[in-house]
Amino acid sequence: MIENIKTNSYDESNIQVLEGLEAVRKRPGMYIGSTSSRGLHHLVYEIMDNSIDEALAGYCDEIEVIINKDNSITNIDNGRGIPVGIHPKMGIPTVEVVHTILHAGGKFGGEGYKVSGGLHGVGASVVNALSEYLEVEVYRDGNIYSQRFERGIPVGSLKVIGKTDKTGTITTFKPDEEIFEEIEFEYDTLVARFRELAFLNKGITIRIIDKRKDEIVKKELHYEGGIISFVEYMDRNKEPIHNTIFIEGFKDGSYVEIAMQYNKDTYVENIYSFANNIATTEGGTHLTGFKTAITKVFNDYAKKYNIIKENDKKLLGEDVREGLTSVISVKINEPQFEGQTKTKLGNSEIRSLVEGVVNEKLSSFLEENPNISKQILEKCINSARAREAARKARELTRRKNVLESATLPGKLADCSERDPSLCEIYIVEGDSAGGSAKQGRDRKFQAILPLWGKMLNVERSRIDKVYGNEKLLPIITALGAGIGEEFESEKLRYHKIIIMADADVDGSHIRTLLLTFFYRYMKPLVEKGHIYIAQPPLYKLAKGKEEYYCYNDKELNKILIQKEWKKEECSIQRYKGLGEMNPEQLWNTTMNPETRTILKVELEDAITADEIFNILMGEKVEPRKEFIQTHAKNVKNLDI
Ligand code: 0RA
Repeated sequence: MIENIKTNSYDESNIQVLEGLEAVRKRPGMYIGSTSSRGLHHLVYEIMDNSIDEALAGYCDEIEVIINKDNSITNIDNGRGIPVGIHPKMGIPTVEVVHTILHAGGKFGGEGYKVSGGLHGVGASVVNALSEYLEVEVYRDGNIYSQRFERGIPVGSLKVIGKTDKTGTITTFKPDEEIFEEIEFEYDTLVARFRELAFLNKGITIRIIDKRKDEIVKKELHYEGGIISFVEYMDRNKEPIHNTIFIEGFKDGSYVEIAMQYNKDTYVENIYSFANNIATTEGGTHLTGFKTAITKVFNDYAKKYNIIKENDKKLLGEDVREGLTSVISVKINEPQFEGQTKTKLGNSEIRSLVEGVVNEKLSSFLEENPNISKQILEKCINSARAREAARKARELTRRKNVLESATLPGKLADCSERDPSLCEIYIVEGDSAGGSAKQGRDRKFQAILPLWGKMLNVERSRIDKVYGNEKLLPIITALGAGIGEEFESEKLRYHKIIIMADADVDGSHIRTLLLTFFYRYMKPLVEKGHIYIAQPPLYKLAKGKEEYYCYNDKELNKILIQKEWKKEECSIQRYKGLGEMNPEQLWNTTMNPETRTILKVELEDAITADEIFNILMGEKVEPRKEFIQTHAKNVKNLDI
């Protein structure tokens, strides 16, 4: 290792390099979040970020990402090329500094306008440290330069390997299997992020090419409309009230742009905020500024034109956000990311910038488009009325509970443990399965709630209907944390909420309906990973006294091969439903924490989740059919 370093011209900084690389390899989670699939995909975003920065600086308009056969990634851009001159401080080429010194990213290029920065802002050196190999080619000054690294350490110095009249940077890296739990890239995950980047940076072209299978898969993402296209893409299965409104403003080197559209047929709000291309899922000053401004603008307009009368109550924030799809994107010089997951924008000056711009431009829009304004306000006022109806429904529920002196639903078989972090609740479709689960459970920490009655499609209903639904109300009361704006995680009575339904079409339907309900009305449950799906076995395989439960066909075949059993000589029982298992079997296969498998529902990407629920539950039938057809094969993947 040391010998390789010696071939380079620096010596005192090599210690810094080795120490830096070692720190990254020792605690990769600190630099890229995790070594799971999520961390793996971050490597691509980190490398690509440098190309995006180059595009934002106005020097690059095409980025191509190739997934190679060996699961290495090649990132190509047509920017200026990473500088290759000797770095004044380090005494080695800047391109080598960028790849070996921690946090060297954008600071080494001179006056470059660095607005991007990846989720963790760590750049090429971290990717390099976590790669089995990384090769960089720079097209610049008429030459093609090349350098290779292995696990972060240069193997040989930067060399000229040819002539060119082009400029740009090509980086190929292979994630290190010693570091990552798996190195299989997911095409769909990459496409979702690239699409987002293409929306957020209008005019750039991002191509993805998957070369892993015999048939090459390609996609090109380019949106002239930028975030307007983004909003229209998200609303493509809805009925808009008006053309997307676009607002933008600059101040002191900061830029904000907002696209917003109201639609007729949904009641949920879909507002996505970004700072320097990073999704700010925890919100922040830009989002607060936006929300404050739209509430004020709509109230002012309604008052001015007597749409709400002097004595009427004001429209609340939730009223003016009902049925709204919006993207807020800010690009600023020194973003401060705060919050638990560092996805909350903290820069205080951004709040007043956004608020001011929206106040001014949205009020002008309303003045200039009275017909649209009228329709939007009608929707807001309806929402205020529904909110009032919901409040009454809620009070009615509370009062009823007091009268019946039973706060918990009658069918709930509660557990005896009182510490929510140790408690689980199984939400079970069907009375017979519910009965088995009640008998089979460990009553100390497992509660059972059987479901009955007619389910509501929450995607197309308002909150007052949810309170009135016989199927959902017991869930709300059993969980004890409320719903919607009033949801309070601290009051949650069980930290594991496990949906248990049959492995057939009806079971899948109820699972989707419940997931939609949790996602729309108790989102923190999904975000914090409290929701699980039980995995009952599909088969019982037995020969003589030996028996095995198998959760899918693959497992069944694996055991048959392992045991060298022939299908004819054993008994294979296929479970059609949970009801076919006796309480003991249900405990052993599906409920015993030591032997069961449960799938955690993860919110990988809120926009994709939103899309999926809207398609599954929405009113337009065609896209739903299409979705079910294309996804029927991978029903096991429950990441939403
Ligand atoms: C700083 C300065 C210059 C280029 C870059 C950074 C740059 C970095 C990367 C990383 C991937 N692709 C990139 N493209 C460009 C250029 C400075 C100059 O030419 O004067």
